[in-house]
Parts: sequence; structure tokens; C-alpha cells
Amino acid sequence: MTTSKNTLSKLLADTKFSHECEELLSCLPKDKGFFAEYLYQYQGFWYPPNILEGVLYSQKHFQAKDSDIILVSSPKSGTTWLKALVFALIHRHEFQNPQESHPLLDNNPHTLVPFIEGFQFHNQDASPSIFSTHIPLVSLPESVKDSSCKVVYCCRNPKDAFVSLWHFVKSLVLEEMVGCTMEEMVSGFCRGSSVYGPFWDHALEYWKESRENPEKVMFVMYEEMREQPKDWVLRIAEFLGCSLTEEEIEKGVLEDIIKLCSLENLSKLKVNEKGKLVNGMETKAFFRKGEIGGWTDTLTPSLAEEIDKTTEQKLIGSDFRFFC
Ligand code: PAP
Repeated sequence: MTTSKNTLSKLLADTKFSHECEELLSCLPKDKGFFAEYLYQYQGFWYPPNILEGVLYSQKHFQAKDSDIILVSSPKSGTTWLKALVFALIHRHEFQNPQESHPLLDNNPHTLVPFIEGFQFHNQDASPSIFSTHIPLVSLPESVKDSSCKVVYCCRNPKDAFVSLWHFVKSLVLEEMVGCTMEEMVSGFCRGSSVYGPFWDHALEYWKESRENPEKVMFVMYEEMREQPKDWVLRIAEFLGCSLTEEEIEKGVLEDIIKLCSLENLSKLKVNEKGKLVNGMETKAFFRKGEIGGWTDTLTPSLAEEIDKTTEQKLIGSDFRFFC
């Protein structure tokens, strides 16, 4: 706990920003943050400065290839799971006995599928390459929009995503967070000033894009995947052009992938129980309960209502609905 706190505080405090980022920060709207002292609003969405630096860098330098796969989500909406599933799907022919030998047994999914705003996209030789991001649609690097790469967006209901974020931040015990109550954090989340927020706009933009451009963007819900993982993994495989054959299904390949990537399995692996990412984050922070509707044990009825009211307002005029 102490190591994590020190490493992260140091990481945030020591970040040196580019001249471009420093200049931009000086003129962007800012609001009180909980990851860093301030969040900054850029192209309609809110970021801590170190993440904004990564967004600007990826906008400038990330070159998507037609064969690339980009996994997108708001924070705490199923990113780690989706990364594991898609990695296992794409590489399934290389590992015949995945319960015994597989990169996911020795590497956290975030190591195998890097975030493009994490400055880690230079080794793009593999085909397809799998990347991930929390960047909203409006701010994606142009090459993602212009190429034929595929985008899979994972969405989660706002109360569970918020609660997951709350526990994540708490488990990392960021010094910057001291003094931020849950009431303040819900208030920030609801007015949109949350990391990569507004949460609702993020989901709605990708949902709309998935309707208008279904060959390019697939929209999946964490809760639906939890309830029917087999169906959704098959659909994702089809969307990505790597459908499972009847023979593979008969041989149990689908079950193997789901078992390998399950919360139960991944969370017990040494690399995820005791490991750290390159930025110092403890990997165990990415695995908790994975429940649908688990927010009830953390949110008071009035805080839940505050989030529900925001959801109601944000969805006026849209036929999109979150799960539960
Ligand atoms: P990130 O955005 O920081 O990468 P992300 O993986 O999207 O985090 O979200 C973490 C949530 O996914 C946690 O939910 P909880 O806090 O409500 O429990 C975590 O438990 C859940 N999760 C992580 N891995 C899996 C998995 N393999 N299957 C299902 N859920 C998972």
C-alpha cells in the first residue's frame, strides 16, 4: 500500500510536460480533480494533466494500421477483461493448451494490450496489433478514424463504473485524493468532471457511431458479457473477422478462452496478485468483485439517485439505455 502510494504520487508529481501541453494547460478550463489537483477540459472531456499529455502525444504520433484492433472504454467499464478476451481470441492458434502455457498467465492484460495514451505504441509490427484507449470518440487520433481498423467499445452502467473507480482510487491511496469525499466525487462525476468524463457523453458518442458505422465500431455492454460470455465472445470474434469454427467450438476453444480470462482465474495469478505495471500501479487494483449492481454496497440511496438523475437527463432524446 505504502509503496503504491509513494510510486504514484511521485509519478504524478515528477511528470514534466511538453511545451505544447504546458501552453494548452494554461488556457484550458480546469476543475478540482481527485487523481491530480486539477482536471482540465480538452475537446469537451476532462483529464488530469499527465493523461492529457498522453492524449496529445497519441493524437500526434499514433498511426493506426487497417489491421489494428482498438479496444475502447470509459475507466472501470471492463477494459481489463476485454483486453484479455480479445488477446486470447486473436492468439488462440498459438497456444493449444492455454491453461498451462499462455502469455496471460504471466502478464497482466494491460501489459499485453497497451493504452495508446500511455506512450507505448511504437512496436506496431504484429498483425493485427491490439491497442486500447479511454480516449473519447471526438479526440481519437485521426488515423483511427481514417483507417479500416476495428474499434470495440465496452460500456458499463454508470453507478457500477463509478463505484469501481472509487474503490480503485482508494486502493491506490493517492495523496492527492486526501480530502475528497465520496459526495464530492459523485458531484464531480455527475457534472462530467471525472477522468475522461462526462461518462455519459463518452458512451453515447460511441453508441451513435456503432449504429452509423457498424463495420467499424462494435458496442458491447459489460453486464451482457457477464451474463452471456459465450455469445458475446463469438460476436466479438465475428466482428473482428476471426470467427471460431464449429470444430474449435466442439474442441472447447471458446470455453478455454472464457475460463482463462475469467475474473476468478486472472485475479488469482501471481502476476496479478503481486505484480506492478510499468507506471508502478499494483495489478491487483484492477480486479475486485465484477458484479452487476454491486454499487448498492457502496452508494447511499441519495448518491445513487444523484447519478440516476444525471443518467435520465443525459439520455433525453436518445433511445440508448444502460443495463439495469
Ligand atoms: P481500467 O479502466 O482501469 O482498466 P477496468 O478493467 O475497466 O479498469 O475495470 C475494473 C473492473 O472490471 C473491476 O470491477 P469492480 O470494481 O466492480 O469489481 C474489476 O473487478 C472488473 N474486472 C477485472 N477483470 C475482470 C474479468 N476478467 N472479468 C470480469 N470483470 C473483471
